[in-house]
Amino acid sequence: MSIQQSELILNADGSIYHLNLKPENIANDIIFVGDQDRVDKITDRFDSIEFTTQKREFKTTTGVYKGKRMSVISTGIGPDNIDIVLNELDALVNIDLKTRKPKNQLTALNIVRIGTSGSLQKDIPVDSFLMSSFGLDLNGMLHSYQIDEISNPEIENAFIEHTNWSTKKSNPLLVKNSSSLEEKLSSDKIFKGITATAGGFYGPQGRVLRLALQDEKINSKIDSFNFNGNRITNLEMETSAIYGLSKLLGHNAVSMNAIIANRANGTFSEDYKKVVENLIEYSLNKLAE
Ligand code: R1P
Repeated sequence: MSIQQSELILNADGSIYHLNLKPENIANDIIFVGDQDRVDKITDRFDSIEFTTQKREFKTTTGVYKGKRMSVISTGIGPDNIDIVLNELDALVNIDLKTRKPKNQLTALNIVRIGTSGSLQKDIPVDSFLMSSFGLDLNGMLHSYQIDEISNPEIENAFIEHTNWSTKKSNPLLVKNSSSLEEKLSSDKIFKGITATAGGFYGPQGRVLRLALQDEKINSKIDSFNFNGNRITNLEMETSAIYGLSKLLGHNAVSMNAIIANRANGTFSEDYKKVVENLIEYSLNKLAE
């Protein structure tokens, strides 16, 4: 059965609805950034550019860096946007857009998120790099899918117990990164740990401005969690959604975080743009090797 027009929406030129892309516009190696202005910061380093487009916050540029074809896509902020980006990218490679049927031969994309994040641990300072070994989903977007096969109940249950996680909130879900991309982007320069992914920037990450939190101790509970040496190192808003949908769809994903804030000691990077630039350079070169 072919997928109906209302479910897989294409623009008049045949490109996919939100990303504005056709299958030939994207490379197999893809870098995600949040901010659309960060796309050029990466592709300015490319040897050549073959394509660029933008619709809303989704800007894509494809080109070649040190002989490797890559696409850079801005996802905007949050797991809801990741649902759009991952499903539409997967459709571009794994659904025949003419017949509207899934292909028999599936393609696995390599996806590297280069983003910013706040550390929850005193010993992971601002201006450091951190690779997410796991994404801990605290926002619930993935619960719309069949997730049993990617879940890690033992550690999820330990987290629920440790934090006395409210049953009114979605169940936390822990998803692993891609081992092959972890190996490719690792070095002694980077920290590793569990990245918690929240569905908002303020309350969902334990920040208080004028509203009281459902659990005012949530951040200290998160940062004191330890499961056989695995601790939650940082908080941001996309990693678990990228890891979960990539695993379910058969793609490889790793999330690289420039630590620009330290929530444990209240510090913020004096030059966060510099640490992001450095992480871009590091990740691009590792990916091109
Ligand atoms: C919030 O300011 C945004 O910054 C972080 C969060 O995940 C969220 O998207 O990442 P990026 O800098 O990659 O967007």
